Amino acid sequence: MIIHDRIAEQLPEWRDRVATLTRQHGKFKICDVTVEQIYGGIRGVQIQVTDISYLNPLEGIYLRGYSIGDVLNFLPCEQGAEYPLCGGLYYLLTVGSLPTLEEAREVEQEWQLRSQVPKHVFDVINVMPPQTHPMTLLSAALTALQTDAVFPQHYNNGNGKADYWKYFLDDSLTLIGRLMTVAAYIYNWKYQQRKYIAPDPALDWAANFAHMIGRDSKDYQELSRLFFLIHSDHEGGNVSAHTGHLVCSALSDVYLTCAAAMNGLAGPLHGLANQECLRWLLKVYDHFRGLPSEEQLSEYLQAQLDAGGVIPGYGHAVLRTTDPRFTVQVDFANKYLPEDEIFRLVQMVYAVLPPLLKKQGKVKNPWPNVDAINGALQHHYGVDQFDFYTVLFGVSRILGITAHAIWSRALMKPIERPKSLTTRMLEEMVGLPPGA
Ligand code: CMX
Repeated sequence: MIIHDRIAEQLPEWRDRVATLTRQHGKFKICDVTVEQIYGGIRGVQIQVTDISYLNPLEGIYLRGYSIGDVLNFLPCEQGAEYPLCGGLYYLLTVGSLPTLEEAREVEQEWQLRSQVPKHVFDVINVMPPQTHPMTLLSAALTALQTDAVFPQHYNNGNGKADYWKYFLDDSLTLIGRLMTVAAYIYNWKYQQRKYIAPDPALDWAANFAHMIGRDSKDYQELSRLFFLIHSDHEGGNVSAHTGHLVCSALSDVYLTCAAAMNGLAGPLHGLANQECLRWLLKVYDHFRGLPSEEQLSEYLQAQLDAGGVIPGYGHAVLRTTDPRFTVQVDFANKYLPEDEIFRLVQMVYAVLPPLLKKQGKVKNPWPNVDAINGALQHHYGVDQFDFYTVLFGVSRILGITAHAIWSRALMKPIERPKSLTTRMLEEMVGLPPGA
């Protein structure tokens, strides 16, 4: 398989680079850690290395050195499509360079060959109560898919760790090949009376999701490609990527790694936030029984901030600018749904809210993040079940999580084991008496 060969070609050089850094510069100090950082979610502490992506606070995410705009411009598209193939993105994330159209298609074909989901995975979903959150179903389905993992067999056979990455790649391709059917099954099971639509082998991975949930318009296929491309990775320190990395370091295979990462993504401060954004936008729209004037919106938002409210879709732990993933979705909406009133409300909030947040002076980033518009686009195409949005996010993020996992094994990273201290130890270090 093409990804396998391309990684294998690069590995001697990569392993050499890491060996040189650790052998010759192993004691070089990167940063100090403060008490504030320990209690503040280890924010900003530089404790990881990944070459899959890097988040520049002032410019947004770079995937293998390419900005979101470059990713959309330079990755190959199928004839007649506006947005690139996700197979091409996966080649970029895993191999590190831009693929040709043929190479992108080869990845897509590989996913398709592996796409048959074992029956017991559907059975696991079927026995859950109907009110189960879709992220719980996704997590359970990923764990159920693990029965087909090849890595544990190779590990038990005593195969050398220099080759583990090959089995992680193999498992990743199978997992991703099956992921769309699982995600669509969850959607149909929850919201469309359990109907089943088989994948269409003529469609690419992203467009197939659109097809399997009964949205066959070209426009929604384009939105699916765009959505799954731009949410795929956001460097290594966010909760889902960090969780995935930690679990994978114990040599848990990619299924277990991705299930753990999805459990992190399901938290309301991380991926689940996107379901809140549309809920909030619709609440504002209902409040005004339509679009408000800018003055009305400004007063409404100010009152919400004065009452200590948090406006969904604004702020970010690392970014200090408008998220470029927000901007490219605005571009999509301007082309495909310019008159949609919820999209117009998104634009009004973007015009009105940042100055208010700046004036309030609390939030470090007064600009919109990716979630400020995601839901509005899905809503336009009738995918208005808020609690499903994190599954969409998760499907895309698994492209990044598995790429990290493959390279962690390729570079033979060890099990993670940071050290914890006690409160008393910290008090002693800073010269405080016990319980001062
Ligand atoms: N509206 C109002 N106040 C906000 C705010 C917002 N959107 N975002 C942050 N603040 C407030 C915080 O509540 C905090 O107030 P206190 O000091 O009273 O506790 C203050 O501003 C400082 O927060 P911060 O350091 O700027 O933000 P954090 O790094 O702590 O949190 C985030 C980042 C995203 C959790 C936060 O901005 C937030 O809750 N935003 C809304 C939810 C959201 O859009 N989440 C999506 C995140 C996207 C992603 O994970 O990729």
